[in-house]
Amino acid sequence: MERKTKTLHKKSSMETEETLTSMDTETKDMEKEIQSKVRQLGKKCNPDLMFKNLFKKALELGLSHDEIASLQSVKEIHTTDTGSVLVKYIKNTILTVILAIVITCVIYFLDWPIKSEKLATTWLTLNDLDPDNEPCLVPLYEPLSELTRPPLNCGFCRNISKVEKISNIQPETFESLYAYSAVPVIITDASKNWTAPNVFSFEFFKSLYSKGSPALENTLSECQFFPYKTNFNNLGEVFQMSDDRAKMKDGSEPWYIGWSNCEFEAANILRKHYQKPYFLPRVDNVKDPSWQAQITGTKKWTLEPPSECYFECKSRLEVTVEPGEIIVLDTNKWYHSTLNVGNDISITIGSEYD
Ligand SMILES: O=C(O)CCC(=O)C(=O)O
Repeated sequence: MERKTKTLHKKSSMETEETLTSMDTETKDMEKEIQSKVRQLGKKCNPDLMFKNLFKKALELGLSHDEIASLQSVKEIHTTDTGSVLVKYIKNTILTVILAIVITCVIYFLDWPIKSEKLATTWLTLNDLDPDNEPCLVPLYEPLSELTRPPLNCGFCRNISKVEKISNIQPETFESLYAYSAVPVIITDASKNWTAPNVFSFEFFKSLYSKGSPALENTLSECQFFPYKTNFNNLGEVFQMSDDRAKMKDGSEPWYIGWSNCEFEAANILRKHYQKPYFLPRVDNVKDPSWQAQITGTKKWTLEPPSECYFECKSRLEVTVEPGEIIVLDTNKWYHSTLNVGNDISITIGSEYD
């Protein structure tokens, strides 16, 4: 109450100096009180709330806003706070800018994670693996890969109503019409002189690989094995099946396998019985289109264009490949299924163009 009276009293100009001196002492007392209260309660309560209460109390005791603002402790809080907030703000901004620069450099120079090809190639090379022949690092669920693949240009199937069977075609003509156009075709006279139909059989292939061969155990990445819905894990298991099953005798479980030869010696033996088809152009390595020669048996192929071409292309083509014929097909563009027809075991050999 005393203080209140004196503050009001200040209005008299004669008393100004004395009042200010007295205010100085009071301000210091108040400051001490604030500091000791802050110390006492500091850890127990919310400092914000505590300060508000002290501020309210100071007003009730007669201090004006200006007087409170001129308290040394309030000035310190104010200075420290603004300063630290500003420093923090500058630090965060610098860190954000550095992080943005690092991320941009990583994406720009390594193409990662948008395109991790360089990173994966480096990693595989450092681990002594061949980047071109390694399977995907993460297996891609097929319907997902179908949804995420880029759409195809439907020009390759637009004018096709059937799969033509042709013969006696010059490599230049084959090159301009079929080699890279993805137009499927069957060449009927390309394996005329091959000895493969007389030699290739289940027993022949069984004797082709010696015990412990990587081809039998699938131990090298080049030794690819495709069991097509049959329960074999490798070629070694295939060659252990019973004679009856191997010959597909009535009542035995059907089987359907494919493999990629990975043995130099076996390749030399195989090549004695077939040659590179005469119509193929001279190319070094074309990955997508491939040829498949029907050595024995008969196979029906059903081809469908990709879904984006359903309204522009014929929705389904069917063709039967007879023994001695060769089908040329881009299996990366055409969806395809095959069915062995007739009673003979179907044996085929094929390759990409190289
Ligand atoms: O030879 C077969 O029956 C199927 C071949 C196949 O699906 C392929 O080569 O993509």
